[in-house]
Amino acid sequence: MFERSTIIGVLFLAALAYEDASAQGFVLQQKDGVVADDHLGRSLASVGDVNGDGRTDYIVGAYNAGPRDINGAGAGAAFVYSGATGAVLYEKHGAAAGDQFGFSVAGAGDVDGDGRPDFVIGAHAAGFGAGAAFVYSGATGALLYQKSGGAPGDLLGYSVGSAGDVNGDGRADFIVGANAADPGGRSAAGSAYVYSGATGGLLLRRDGAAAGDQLGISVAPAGDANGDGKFDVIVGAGGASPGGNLGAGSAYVLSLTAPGVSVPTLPHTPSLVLMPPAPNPTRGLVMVSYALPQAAAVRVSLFDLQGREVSLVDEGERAAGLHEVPLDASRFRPGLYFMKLASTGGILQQHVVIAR
Ligand SMILES: [Ca+2]
Ligand SMILES: [Ca+2]
Ligand SMILES: [Ca+2]
Ligand SMILES: [Ca+2]
Repeated sequence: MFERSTIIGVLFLAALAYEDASAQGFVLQQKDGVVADDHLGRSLASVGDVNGDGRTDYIVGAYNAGPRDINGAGAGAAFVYSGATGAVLYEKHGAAAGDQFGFSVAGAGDVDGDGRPDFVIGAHAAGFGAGAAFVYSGATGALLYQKSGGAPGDLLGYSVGSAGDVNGDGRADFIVGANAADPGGRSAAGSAYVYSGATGGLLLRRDGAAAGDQLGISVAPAGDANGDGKFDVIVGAGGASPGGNLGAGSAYVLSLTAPGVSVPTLPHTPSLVLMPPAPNPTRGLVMVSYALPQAAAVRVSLFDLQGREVSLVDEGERAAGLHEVPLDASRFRPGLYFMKLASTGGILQQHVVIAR
């Protein structure tokens, strides 16, 4: 009996000791700012496995990096560390004093399609507060994209994030908040921008509805909220006053495509793809969708049954990924036609019926 209770007591103490230690977590790595007011750790994020060693890596911002501010006081810096060893993989710096580069940081997903995740860093105070955001390759550290605020005081880059793949082209897109922007003259209504990872082009812009909304003060990926196969984003408007409640704040889940509208989606494809034109048959507008495995010259045209090219739909150098081009078919005689895509990798064809 005595022996048994002793064993139970020892187990109980052991459990307590275990609980004490685990409640505090176990420090795998620690990074410290090096002087007063570095603010290292104000922002941080997982960036995925940027160096391909099988371990997840992470980024930490220090928007006032002290002696590491090689471009002036308060230029700011951000450090990407190896999850496995803690070694600095990349060290990025603000371009000018006071930029506060690294105030926001995030993993960006694989925006350039090289199989390695990339990362994004905000510098909302750059350019007299116009702000800027920078996307870097996780594989090489090279700058992939730079976005700047439209006007001083916009604070673009106050928040940054991955958007997931909002347009279904197989590349991760990214989102940037400019919570002090004045869209339509509404002071600090704020704006949020989603950019294509494949091209850097603007995919979506959302503006705050009223002055002071500060839409874009926070941004994040929302996964696929409505199940249409494309990723959505979530955007905060911390200063919004819904229902007249001053500063109650709002958050919005945004989709690039209208809810309930079915859009052809293509997985990332290693080969040339020409989707069947939709709708088919058509009386008027028809959407022509094709995907390129890499940037290439393309020529998309409509041929009649006699083999005559009746319309040039799209021509030129196009980026990798999905492209959608509308064609007004109402001006063609009813009948059977062929849509032809010619590019590196071959010639593809789909039929389309024009009806009245
Ligand atoms: Ca790694
Ligand atoms: Ca990448
Ligand atoms: Ca995309
Ligand atoms: Ca969705």
